[in-house]
Amino acid sequence: MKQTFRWFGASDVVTLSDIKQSGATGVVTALHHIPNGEVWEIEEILKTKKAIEHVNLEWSFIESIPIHENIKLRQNDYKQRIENYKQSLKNIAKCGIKNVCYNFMPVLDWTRTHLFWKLEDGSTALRFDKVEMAVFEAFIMKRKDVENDYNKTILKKAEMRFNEMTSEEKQRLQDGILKGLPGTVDDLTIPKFKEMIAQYKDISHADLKANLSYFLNEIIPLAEQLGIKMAIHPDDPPFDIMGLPRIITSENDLEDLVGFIDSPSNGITFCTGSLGANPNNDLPKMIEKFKDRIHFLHLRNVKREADGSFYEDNHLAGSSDMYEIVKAVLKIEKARNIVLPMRPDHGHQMLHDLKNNNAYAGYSSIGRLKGLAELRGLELGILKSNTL
Ligand code: DNO
Repeated sequence: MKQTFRWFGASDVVTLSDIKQSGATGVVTALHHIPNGEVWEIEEILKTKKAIEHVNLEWSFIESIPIHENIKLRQNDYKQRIENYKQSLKNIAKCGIKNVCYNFMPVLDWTRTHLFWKLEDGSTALRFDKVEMAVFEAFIMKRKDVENDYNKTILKKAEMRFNEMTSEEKQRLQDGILKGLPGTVDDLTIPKFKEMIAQYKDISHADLKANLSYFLNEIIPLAEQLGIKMAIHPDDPPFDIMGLPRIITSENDLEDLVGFIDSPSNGITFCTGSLGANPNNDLPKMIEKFKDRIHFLHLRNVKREADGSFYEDNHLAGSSDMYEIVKAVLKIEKARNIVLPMRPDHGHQMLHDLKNNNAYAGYSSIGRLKGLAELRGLELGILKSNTL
């Protein structure tokens, strides 16, 4: 696997030279300062590319060129937004960057209820707690029809939890959900958020899939011509939240995706954390099944709980078998004679990062470094054992 590390640009406390020391050879980043839906100009792309190459690293994957809400909704100026997207693809290709991660999650990107959840050893992890999500939806934002989406037991627990929470705790929960996680949407207020959600009122899963298919049929022929690989990121968490349809959550959804347009450019970011939160997903089997379409790997491991909650465990622990996952990846690399870019996704906040807490949630350096080191060792062990 090609070892890469995510970088959030000049404002990231984890610097390019830190990344260099992690042993990664590639960087995953985006032009985070360009508003969603605008064209990425060549000059801007080159500035970032040069900074990365200055420390002898490679810009391995763009994560992400985000998709404007009007494209997801196929409304208003969506045609112009698609033209902008195409222009961005032409521009990155001119700069020699040909790998693009994106997602098609409505309104929110990845969502957690806890950004710094304390583990027994004193480090902190990201967590999605079903009851706290219900607290937010039912009692903080007071979403209409919320009782259709949670069972009575969860709603009862949520009510009790809400009544026990201090105002700081309520604010922490709201901020964690609405203050745009790294690399995602802008910070939102509750009224703005409600307004954005309302736009999806009449959009079913099938409608959103149709809009994704439309978008892909617009851009994939161009991407193919330019030699660009598009790699969709699965929805995280892999189930509906806030009454919004989530459409890339399972093997069936990925089958639909690859069927929307048959092209090697229409590919997948195989995120073992997002897909791993759905207990029905057999990750090694899915890697084998979508072997020709997986262009990028996010490796991490979630520990699932009975009610649908999960937290992010160590990369080699958690509910998914990372040994079988990496083995499946190495098999497809061998079969396709390629090296797939991989990044250790998220990490615990630990050691010095606990004192110097300025990194983006999930993206402090030491936890990811630990994840990368473990994954690197796992890969080496599998390769040396000749079991592929
Ligand atoms: C979370 C990330 C996602 C991802 C986007 C891709 O840590 O994996 O935010 O970057 O969904 O578009």
